[in-house]
Amino acid sequence: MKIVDIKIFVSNPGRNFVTVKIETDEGVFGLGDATLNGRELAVVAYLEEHIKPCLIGRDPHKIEDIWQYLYKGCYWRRGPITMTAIAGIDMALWDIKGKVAGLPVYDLLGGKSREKIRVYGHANGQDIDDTLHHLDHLISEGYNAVRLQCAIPGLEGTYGTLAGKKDYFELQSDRPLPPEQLWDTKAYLDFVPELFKKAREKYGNSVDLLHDTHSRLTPIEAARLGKMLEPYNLLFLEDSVTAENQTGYKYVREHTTTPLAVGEIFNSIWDAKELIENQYIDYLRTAATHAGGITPMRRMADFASLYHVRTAPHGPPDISPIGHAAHAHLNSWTPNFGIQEFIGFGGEALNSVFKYPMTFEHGHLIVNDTPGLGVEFDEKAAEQYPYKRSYLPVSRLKDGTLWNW
Ligand code: GCO
Ligand code: MG
Repeated sequence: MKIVDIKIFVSNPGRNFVTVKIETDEGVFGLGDATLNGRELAVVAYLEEHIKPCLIGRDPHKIEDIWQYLYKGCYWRRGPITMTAIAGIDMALWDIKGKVAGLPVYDLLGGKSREKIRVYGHANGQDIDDTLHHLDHLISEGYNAVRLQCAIPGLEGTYGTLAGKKDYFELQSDRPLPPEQLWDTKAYLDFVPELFKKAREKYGNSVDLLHDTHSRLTPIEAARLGKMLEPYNLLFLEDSVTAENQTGYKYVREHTTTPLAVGEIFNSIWDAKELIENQYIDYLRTAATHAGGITPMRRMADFASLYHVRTAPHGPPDISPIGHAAHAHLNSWTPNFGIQEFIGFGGEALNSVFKYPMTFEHGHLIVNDTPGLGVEFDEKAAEQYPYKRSYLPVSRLKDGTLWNW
């Protein structure tokens, strides 16, 4: 079998997605997700100009060799653009292998370790009542793990919320330039414990609660937050600090028993090596789409399992249904799987372009047994939703200092 063509599609059925299609001389094709929010076309150029010419004529069954070739062979290792491009190729190759074998990817990985995949949803609100109202709604839909984010009094919006926008989720369309938001660590730390206190008063321990700090604290501030949240028994506190300096997590870890999660912007195991082997974290949130695909995710899961770290792959709407399907297959296999972030199947436009191979039932995803990754992609429908340049917001402190968004 030979690779005869690689096509790259960029569509915006609600937000931008980069889809890789690898075609073979036997008519079988594979699909991969290479979406990097806000930098999509850089990945497209990498794939078109630098990867595609090297893969035409190769045997698509040699997934490992192709992965090593793209990783080691370009000399310049790692980085989000490179690893997202490699991810798109790697997923498409697993999709091909599954289709040829007549097996779903989870079976190629070693088979199912579980029948259903536990997920957590998002309740974002303008104030505590609004957030708890969203939580009610999710519980009624069957979720039993929910991430709570709430606007901070005195700030116009913060991660996960924006004043006056009810269903805000980092909306990115119609943004010629990145929007700016204010950040105030003191206001945040003074307010957040109250959100979780009220949630526990209302629901007791009947639901698992989570929270994302989006990398805005220093280690000692994060340690204090973790301590303040201990009475409310979080499933995890996510991205409390940035992790370029992995030792930062040591200081958070040493001061709190609140479980810690990090990893959505990691693009290789090297970003997490110290965090894992020192057991500074409890959950690794790395995504297949941004870390080189299924091949390295499997290795990361095995490495993490040696240190009691469980996986909790990043599941935002800026990963395409193909990336979500890759997670569903990985999560079905991963022995040390923890939980999957999941915020629904998207709107009408998205569903006209992509068909997911999984269903949602009582707070869990169930992946079907279609060979390969199981996603259908409608190229004609995708053409109706052209790419739109768009950005994530940036944060500033009140005095104008640029901060982590
Ligand atoms: C999450 C995230 C995301 C990111 C987004 C950036 O926990 O789901 O933090 O929402 O902000 O994926 O592109
Ligand atoms: Mg996050």
